[in-house]
Amino acid sequence: MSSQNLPRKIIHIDMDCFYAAVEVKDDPSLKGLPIAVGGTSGRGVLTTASYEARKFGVRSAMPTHRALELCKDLIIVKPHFERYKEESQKIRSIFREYTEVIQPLSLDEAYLDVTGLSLHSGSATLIAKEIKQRIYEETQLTASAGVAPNKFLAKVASDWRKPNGLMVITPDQVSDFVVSLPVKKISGVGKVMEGRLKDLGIKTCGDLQGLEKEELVRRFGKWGAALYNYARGVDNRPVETSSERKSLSVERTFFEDKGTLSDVKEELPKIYEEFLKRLEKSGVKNRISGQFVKLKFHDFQTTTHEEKNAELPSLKSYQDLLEHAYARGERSFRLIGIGVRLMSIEDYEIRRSQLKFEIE
Ligand code: TTP
Ligand code: MG
Repeated sequence: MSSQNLPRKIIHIDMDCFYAAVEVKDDPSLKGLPIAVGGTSGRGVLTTASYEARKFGVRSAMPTHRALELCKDLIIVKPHFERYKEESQKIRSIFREYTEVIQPLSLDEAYLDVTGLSLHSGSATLIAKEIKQRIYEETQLTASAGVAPNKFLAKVASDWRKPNGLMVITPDQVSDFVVSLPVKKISGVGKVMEGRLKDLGIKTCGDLQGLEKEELVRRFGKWGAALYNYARGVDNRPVETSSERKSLSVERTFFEDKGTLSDVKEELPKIYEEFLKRLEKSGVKNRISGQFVKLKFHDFQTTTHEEKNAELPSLKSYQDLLEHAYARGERSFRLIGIGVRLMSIEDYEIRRSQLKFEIE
């Protein structure tokens, strides 16, 4: 039987107060206490807080001094990013025991598409339960899971009964569920959007259903069309497993097999401009970890010269790399490529969090 028209089974897993939970695991004396992970100095910011601390209103991205006003006994722990990555890798390998169709969103969060699995007679609920158990056995950390026919609802569901929750929205329940769902639960609807919708008298997805698609598109562009669907519990986005990009480059071939160093030097500014355009469009600019020049000589030998550098490379830096690469062959060539290496999304995430702490 074809499974094409059957509802999909999507699981969204999100670890509970992830960084804080890892810190408590590593120092059990913190168990049950209000703790937060972040910078301790005056200008410090929190990455997250334990559920005990959240009772006082302490939240992610809150300045440390503000959190201490809300909860004077709050214990602030400095982050240990490498540890979070280790635990994240354990969780990912558990996911891979179940399916290949995994889309990680961050260190502690992922979508899994379990449509068509035969385990537990195909019950996504039981599969999610088992994954939660496996995570706990392997890491002693708790996760919350949401099970639904699409990504939008699975994510809403995993957040519904946090911490250590499991919430299922079956296809039959979707239309009733969304009627009372506040629009702010739609991921992508932030404070500003929530305010704009409120001005139109819209608080829930049920209210949102009253607006015509054309009107939503007119007001919110492409995003309006997505809102129209979300309001009805519809989301056709696939769980995207696409392997992540590791480099980005622009290449130019010299058709007559006789590119000389001066030919390329002349061409380089144009190639560089094209490279900048591609980089801008790609959305990976933040993940640059190095830069390289590649030359293919007329005899098809290839050489690459590269340097580690997290900055956006300048034209000058490519000129220098080119000279080095050329010096290795000193003969005419067929192709030149310039580009950047990219760090993994996880390393980028860790780097971004680390940068916040370096200012202290
Ligand atoms: P989240 O999953 O958003 O939060 P959480 O796991 O701490 O709590 P919850 O139980 O609500 O899921 O983020 C995962 C980790 O990412 C979090 O532990 C710390 C980090 N993080 C930041 O560094 N800054 C931020 O602003 C947020 C939201 C998270
Ligand atoms: Mg989390």
